Amino acid sequence: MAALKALIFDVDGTLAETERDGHRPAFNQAFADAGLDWQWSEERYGELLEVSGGKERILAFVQQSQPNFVLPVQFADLTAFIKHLHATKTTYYKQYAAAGKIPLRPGVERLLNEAREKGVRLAIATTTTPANVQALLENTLGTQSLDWFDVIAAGDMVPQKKPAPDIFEYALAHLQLPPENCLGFEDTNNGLRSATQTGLKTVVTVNDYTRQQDFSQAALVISDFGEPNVPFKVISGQVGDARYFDIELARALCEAYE
Ligand code: XBP
Repeated sequence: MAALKALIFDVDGTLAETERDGHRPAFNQAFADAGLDWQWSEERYGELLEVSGGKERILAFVQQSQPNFVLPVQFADLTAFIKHLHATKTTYYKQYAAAGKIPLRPGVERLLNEAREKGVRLAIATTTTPANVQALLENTLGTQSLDWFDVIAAGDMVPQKKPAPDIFEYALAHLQLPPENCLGFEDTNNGLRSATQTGLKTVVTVNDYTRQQDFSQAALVISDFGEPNVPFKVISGQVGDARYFDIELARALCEAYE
């Protein structure tokens, strides 16, 4: 039986509902600043979320639906223009986080603190830009919270983005732990595939953008981590008589590792 030694968290959609409340409005603000009439509705953004990575998502959007796009003269090429748009978007995202517009999902703060109390290590494996992770954590859990995580694997730190396993492999390598001693947390099929390819047993917390996706490879699928007075809903998997996700349940899932 494998002892639980670390929890590895995705960020967007898992720690917080960042896509709908943070990234999407930030993209739209950056497009407006650049004089573009591009506006991503909640629905359109849901479709574009198939593509991991903000820069990659803008490129996919241009290729899919902007055949008449004309590159502004001051940019050498489309890549340079997308980089500029994405940097502006990141600035807005950080402002939204600083304004408290991106709260953590239910149970996240409680679970992180319980893990720290019980000596379970913490790590992050996300596609988003490192500055966004910092802004989210600092403005929800405080500046010190960055030190809670032994590893923050993010963005372009790895060559390939989810569903490739690179970012979880990076996190495991820097934790110096085998997957059987860890538990992954994700909210998307792309993320689940990224995590499970490394051998990580993975828990999925669904959200409005992802609840219809395929999570058949997940160890457990729940509505969110829940709280003692606001229980989670179990969508698939075994939780015994647990009413919210805690370290005891994490240990049980990890020890059941095949
Ligand atoms: C989700 C992503 C990210 C964000 C946008 O990341 O695909 O690209 O949507 O962030 P996660 P950037 O792995 O945490 O689910 O614009 O910084 O890429």
